[in-house]
Amino acid sequence: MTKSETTLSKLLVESEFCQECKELLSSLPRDRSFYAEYLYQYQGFWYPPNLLEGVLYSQKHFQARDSDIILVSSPKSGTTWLKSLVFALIHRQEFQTPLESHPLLDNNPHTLVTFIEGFQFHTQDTSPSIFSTHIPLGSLPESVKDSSCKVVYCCRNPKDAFVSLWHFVKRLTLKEMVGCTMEEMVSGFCRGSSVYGPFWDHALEYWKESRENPKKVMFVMYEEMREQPQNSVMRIAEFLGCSFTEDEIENGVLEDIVKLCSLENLSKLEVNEKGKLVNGMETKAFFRKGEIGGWRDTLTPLLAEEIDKTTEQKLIGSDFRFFC
Ligand code: PAP
Repeated sequence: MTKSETTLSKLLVESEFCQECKELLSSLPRDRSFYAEYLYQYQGFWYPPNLLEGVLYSQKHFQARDSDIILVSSPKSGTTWLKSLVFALIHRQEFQTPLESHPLLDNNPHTLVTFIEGFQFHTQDTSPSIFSTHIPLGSLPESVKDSSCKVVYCCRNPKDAFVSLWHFVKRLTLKEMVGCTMEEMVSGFCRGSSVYGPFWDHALEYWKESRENPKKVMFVMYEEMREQPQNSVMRIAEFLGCSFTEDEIENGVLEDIVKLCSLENLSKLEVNEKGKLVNGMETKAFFRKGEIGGWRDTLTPLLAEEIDKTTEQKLIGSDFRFFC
């Protein structure tokens, strides 16, 4: 077993739990999974044990401030990209164009934006602080709901998000994955038993909230960002209260941020090609093709249909539509 396998297995399966967490785990419904030996259902969503521990810890201890920005997504829906874009746009006065020296050139976006479930959130003292999470709406720490912090949710179409997760998990060569076929993984995804699943409920809850509370939650689509990145970044900046000025746009500030954060640019940087996160994950695993409709290379028509049918059922009664 390689070092990264050991670290990941340790991270995903054997992490030390607090007593409270152990007791809770033993009382929760569980399901076999492709990601860790078991996923556990907590407040309607499914987690591997270590991430559930992070959710519980954040529910107890995370204190959002009014100025904070929380980036939310289901796994593989554009997290890395959103982190880099929001970091670059919030810090655009400090790191001006031309962007020859910028933290994003030497740091993976995941190390610049704190992951709420990662137990590290007390260390930030700058304002506004940018955090990220995959926690579903109903399980967010109370302070996120009670404060005036802003939430940006990034959504991706379920087939591309699934395929991205499939490649990610395969690339990390988790020993727990051995023997898991794609059919089994699609079946788990469709019955909701997937990391932070059900995928559809996750998106629908945030979408509804963004409709009811548009000053608090902004809903963006990965595909729209792909098609019109400048437009999306302008809208995000406006939502966060730091709109681009005409001068900035004329001087290419917006354009430079989009270029800096592009998949093409970030994926070629040494830190993203050869780096590792503190948990041992290789940074290159976060960058692949970034295609819209790339699922066609990986999913058989039958498996695609299985996901489509679930999507159809989940959207009954809603006017929300995924990009496809
Ligand atoms: P995470 O939830 O584990 O952080 P996340 O960043 O949401 O992962 O998803 C990774 C996907 O975003 C990959 O998609 P793919 O597998 O279909 O290729 C990855 O290629 C894509 N991605 C990463 N960085 C960028 C970027 N800068 N621009 C566009 N897409 C990106």
